[in-house]
Amino acid sequence: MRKLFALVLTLAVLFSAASAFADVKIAFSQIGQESDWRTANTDDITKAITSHPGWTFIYDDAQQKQENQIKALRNFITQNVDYILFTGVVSTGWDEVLKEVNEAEIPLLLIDRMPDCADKIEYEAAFGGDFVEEGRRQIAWVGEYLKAKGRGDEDVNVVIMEGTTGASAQTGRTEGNLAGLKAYPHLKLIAQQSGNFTRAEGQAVMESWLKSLEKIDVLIAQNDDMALGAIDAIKAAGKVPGKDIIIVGCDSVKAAFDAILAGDMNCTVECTPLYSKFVVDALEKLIAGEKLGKEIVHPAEGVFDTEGGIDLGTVTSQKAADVIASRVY
Ligand code: GZL
Repeated sequence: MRKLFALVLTLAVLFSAASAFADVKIAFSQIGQESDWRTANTDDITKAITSHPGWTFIYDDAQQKQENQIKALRNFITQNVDYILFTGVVSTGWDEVLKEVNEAEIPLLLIDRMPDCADKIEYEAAFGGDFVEEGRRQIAWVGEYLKAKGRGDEDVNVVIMEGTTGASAQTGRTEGNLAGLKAYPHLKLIAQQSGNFTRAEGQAVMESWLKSLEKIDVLIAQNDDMALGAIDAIKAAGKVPGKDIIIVGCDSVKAAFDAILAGDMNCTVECTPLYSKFVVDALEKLIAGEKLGKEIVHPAEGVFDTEGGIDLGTVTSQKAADVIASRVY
């Protein structure tokens, strides 16, 4: 009997000790799987959190639907998670639900795309790309490339394929695209349309442009997946991508490097999806009771093209063939 009592007591003590160190529940409301960038972003964060001792990961894929993200955030509140990671598919329509997160006193980390209501809600830190500079770089690369080829005074027709309408990555890159065009008067913008950051919609938009527009000389695609879809459409129309139409993407995913090496694409502007270092560092600090610096924007990174050596002021392009072996995503 004494042995049984001792066993029960031991188990009770062990249980209470374990519950005192119960896992930290970290929830992530992710947009979807619309692009290689998004997949790399999800994989990087998921791997880092699920392999961290003492952390439990709760993940929701919203399939690019705002209503699904709102539902997910409310579920996280019901589950009384300890921390929430959030990137919104668009920038508007989050005020109410993010205020509910604040009222539930669940610390919020904003990653990738910023909600417009950021200045009206509480959040611990924000981490995302310099989308305006990325957009400027796309245009500057075209302007400098044409100059280097002796075509700087030639009027060329430019089309801009935008990301998901209303996403901060789209609004930022469009702002940068339009600002960039001011420095290159021979680049004539003849069309702007959203391809929603997906390859399929990028192909469809390019198909319609090839039918409706007189002549396209340059495609600025606000992510590589749309550029790859456009390449499919250009080939199907019997034209030569990378030659008949200069193609500049954004993200610098592996498939873009492959397209550049194949001669189908000319340039990609990097925007890293590898957020795990920031996320783990921020969560560890918060769990330890430290405060974080609010805005942590990761600076625009590299620019990669066929030949390298194009000077964009803040960066000089690198030859894709020289770096492809070292690429992580
Ligand atoms: C950028 C990110 C964008 C990528 C796209 O930080 O929000 O969303 O450029 C992705 O590929 O779909």
